[in-house]
Amino acid sequence: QEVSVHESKIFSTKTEFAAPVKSATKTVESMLGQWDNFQFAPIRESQVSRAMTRRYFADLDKYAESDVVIVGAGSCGLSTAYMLAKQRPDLKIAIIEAGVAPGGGAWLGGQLFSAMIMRKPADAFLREVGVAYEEEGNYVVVKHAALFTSTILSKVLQFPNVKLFNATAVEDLITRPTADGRVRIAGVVTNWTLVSMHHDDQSCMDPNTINAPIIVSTTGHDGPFGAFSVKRLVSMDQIKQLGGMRGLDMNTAEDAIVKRTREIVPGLIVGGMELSEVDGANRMGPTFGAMVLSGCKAAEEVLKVFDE
Ligand code: AHZ
Repeated sequence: QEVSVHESKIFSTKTEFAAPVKSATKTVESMLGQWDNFQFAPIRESQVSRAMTRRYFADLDKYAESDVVIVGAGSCGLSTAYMLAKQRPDLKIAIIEAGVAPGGGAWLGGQLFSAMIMRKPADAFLREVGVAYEEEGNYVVVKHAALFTSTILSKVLQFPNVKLFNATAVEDLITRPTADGRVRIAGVVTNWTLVSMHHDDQSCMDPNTINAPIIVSTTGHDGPFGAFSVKRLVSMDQIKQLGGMRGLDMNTAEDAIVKRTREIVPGLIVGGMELSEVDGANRMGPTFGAMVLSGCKAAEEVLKVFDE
């Protein structure tokens, strides 16, 4: 191993870690005004690499068999993950998000505006996750959509039974034949999103897989990435055709999305705006109550499957 004499004094080639610097009692305040003598605890670059890769590969190993896979970490997928992880700490929940940044369309309220609107009774979910809002009668307003998204993300990521694989796309579904000649969904086929985007101009780059008895797909309405699973169900002849998202009608759309959140084919629950492509539901535009309550219902549907 290439370790310089100077470095070997600090880093043994046998033991991976330098003697730990005790800093647990240090406060940020105690550092202020002391920058001339400031020094970080020493590190070797390989420690950083190993600290990341060891954990990532352990997670890939652990979650290759998951209990639930949530596809898409938008407002609906994150709400599903929160409700499931809170109620069932025994379930292994993998979230697969194609983007580097989880959150989907919920970093802004609408157009490029900041405020996020939720129609009642979805204010109950804001109280559940601890996001402050302004009362406006039939609806409430969170001062910035990013406050909602960052709060729910921080809660979801702190559950020990949840792993988020971001920058990773679901590029197919794992299927099993059923006795009645249909299919049951038994997992997802994944790839780095950057690889998925280059299948056309590079030679075949085969994917990876995660097995799970139940998948929740919340990939949003049709677009460059959206409606992924339901589009795949059409090409697999499991649903006739996409219903096609209809024009905007807040009142009709939000009720419909929550009520219709369900298991579409065995093993695949669909929630959020992806559902509008199954049934041909209206869109609601910038009101997010249906997304979070669809997530709550999707979690309930998952639990029904486990309780069966
Ligand atoms: O990156 C996508 C986004 O973060 C991710 N996604 C899509 N396809 C994927 C794939 N693999 C992994 N194949 C994938 N991830 O899914 C997330 C979807 O988030 P979203 O915010 O688009 O959907 P949502 O249903 O949670 O929320 C919809 C919000 C909308 S759209 C709308 C309107 O158009 O009227 N109104 C609201 C409130």
